[in-house]
Amino acid sequence: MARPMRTAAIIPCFNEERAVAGVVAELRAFDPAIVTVVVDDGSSDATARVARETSLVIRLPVNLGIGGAVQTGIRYAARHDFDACIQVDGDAQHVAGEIAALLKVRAETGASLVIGSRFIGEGSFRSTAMRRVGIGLIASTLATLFGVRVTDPTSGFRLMDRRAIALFAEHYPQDFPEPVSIAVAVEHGLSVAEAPVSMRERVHGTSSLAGLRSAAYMFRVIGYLVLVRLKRFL
Ligand SMILES: Nc1nc2c(ncn2[C@@H]2O[C@H](COP(=O)(O)OP(=O)(O)OP(=O)(O)O)[C@@H](O)[C@H]2O)c(=O)[nH]1
Ligand SMILES: [Mg+2]
Repeated sequence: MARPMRTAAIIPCFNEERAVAGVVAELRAFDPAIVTVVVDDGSSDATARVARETSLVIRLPVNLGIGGAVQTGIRYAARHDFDACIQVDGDAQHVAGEIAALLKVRAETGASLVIGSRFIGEGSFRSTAMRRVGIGLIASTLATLFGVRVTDPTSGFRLMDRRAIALFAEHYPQDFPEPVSIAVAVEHGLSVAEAPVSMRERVHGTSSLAGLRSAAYMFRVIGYLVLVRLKRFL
């Protein structure tokens, strides 16, 4: 008999002491068999202590940023032979029950990377106008340079299969990891698909991308994607 699929939920956290317990509990409620891996990215608050009460915790000694935090979790999943990884933000913006939508698209398309998109389907919270324009331009850049069509390239709610886990354990961008990892996946022949999800507004803590910083972020991501594309010719 085939063994059941083993899934790890990778939860990058930077100062999420007020949200992380709820995120873990919600994931467990969705699937009691899921292994939650909280990656505490050098938080200065009680994130690790709170998370340890209900979850496996990997505590990074310094703040690596979201790319390093997620890759640490992916390496854990690779080393422990998980079949799939779900990346979920530690700020409770993602809805654990919607992992079902990611799994459905994975089953239908066989894609190695399934991105939860708030821009397809019936989502309620769609972020600010400035961010939406930025996200649209990043999506156009990915389509033009890499031929991949996605609507929500900065989404941090994603499913990775074994192939994606193996690739990202070795090659995961540290700068702008969500959009750039889509390009990395395509460059390595992996297929990418999207599933409709909703996203809650952040309740606790502070956003890393407010106001004008989101415009600067967009230009930097696009520049970075051009560099990734040019590497083909180096
Ligand atoms: N800001 C930040 N977040 C990190 C870092 N390392 C891990 N994270 C986690 O990465 C996740 C995503 O970060 P957010 O700041 O929420 O980014 P976002 O969801 O794109 O932005 P918002 O919509 O404003 O919440 C959260 O769970 C953070 O706790 C880091 O160095 N800085
Ligand atoms: Mg967030």
